[in-house]
Amino acid sequence: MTKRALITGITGQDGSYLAEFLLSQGYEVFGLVRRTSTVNFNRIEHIQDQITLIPGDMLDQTSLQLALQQCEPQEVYNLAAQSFVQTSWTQPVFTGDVTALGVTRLLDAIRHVDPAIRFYQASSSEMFGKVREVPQRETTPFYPRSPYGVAKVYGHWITINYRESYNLHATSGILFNHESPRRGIEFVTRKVTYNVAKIKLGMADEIRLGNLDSRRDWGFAGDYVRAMWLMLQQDEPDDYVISTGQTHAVQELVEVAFDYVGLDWHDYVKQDPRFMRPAEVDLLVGDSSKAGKQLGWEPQVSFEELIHMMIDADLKILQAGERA
Ligand code: NAP
Ligand code: G4F
Repeated sequence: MTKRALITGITGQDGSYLAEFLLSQGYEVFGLVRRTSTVNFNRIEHIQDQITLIPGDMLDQTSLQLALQQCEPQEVYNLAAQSFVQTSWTQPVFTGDVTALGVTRLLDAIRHVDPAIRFYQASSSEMFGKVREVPQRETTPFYPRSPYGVAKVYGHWITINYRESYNLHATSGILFNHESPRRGIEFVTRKVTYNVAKIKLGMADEIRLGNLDSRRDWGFAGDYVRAMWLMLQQDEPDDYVISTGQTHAVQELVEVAFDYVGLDWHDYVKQDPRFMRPAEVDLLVGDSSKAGKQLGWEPQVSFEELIHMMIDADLKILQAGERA
């Protein structure tokens, strides 16, 4: 029997890779999309004829219930969120409504429509914030440093609460930063690769960045969506850290990117207080040995390969005069 999956956030970076992956596994794929005045399906337009889009919004309980009734999924992947950390300080209430309470709305809709549905929650390494332990693992206490991180802690615990209260197959994947050529242009990796490509092509002459000292555990989004699927194939729901185990400073990201195109970053990078955060997460590095043992999951793409892949893609986009 063909399995059906519903993905919230299908128009985002991870949603688009997950949809491709589930199609390759033979799934019938449904995606929840919110109404916008301008269509933003550029990440999924290449697979649009193979998936079914359902209108709905994480802010609207009825629409979530209707979506579940329409597609009758066996699996739901909740990737929808206001996911940009910096914006969460200027839109903290909205971030909480979508990224935290949205999880409860969806879990409650599942409970009422079909409690046998398996649920994946997109939790985040941002929950570790001011880290209590290095490396961070499933048992490391949380200390979020942004309204986004706080909202994700809520989403994580409500997932566990619905698992324990209603016996739902509800799983939380604590994913460390993952990037790709489809990463939003506002996130630091893509901001760097896109602007390095522009500089290389003579279309820009500087990049303005914030904190160069913070460290992240960056992996490839294509590897990480496979882990989401593996989690929902387990007999029992659980929580898993997904990471590479390697950490790099933003400055190293800048160095790798400029080195790749044969330029010296000192000539182009300017620090700009507008991109500094009210509270920073200084160091993230994950221990995903539980996922290695129980899911058989390992990352396939190294940090350098990832940055090179993103620059190559951005050079192509710019040379073709396409949208970022
Ligand atoms: P993304 O590119 O920002 O995608 C977010 C998605 O959520 C978009 O499809 C967006 O739709 C949708 N969305 C936002 N508000 C919505 C609402 N009110 N109703 C319905 N849909 C809504 O994020 P991503 O990088 O793919 O990340 C996917 C998930 O993983 C997010 O929950 C993120 O917080 C979490 N996460 C990401 C990372 C990472 O490094 N990428 C790490 C850990 C956790 P529009 O296209 O209409 O805006
Ligand atoms: O790329 P970022 O904006 O990602 P951040 O804040 O780590 O969050 C991402 O990863 C989380 C997982 O840990 C996800 F949950 C979340 O949804 C998102 O996908 O910033 C990375 C680092 C930060 O320390 C930031 O201060 O880069 C630093 N940075 C320095 N200059 C900058 C810039 N970040 C951005 N976005 N823009 C800059 O100009």
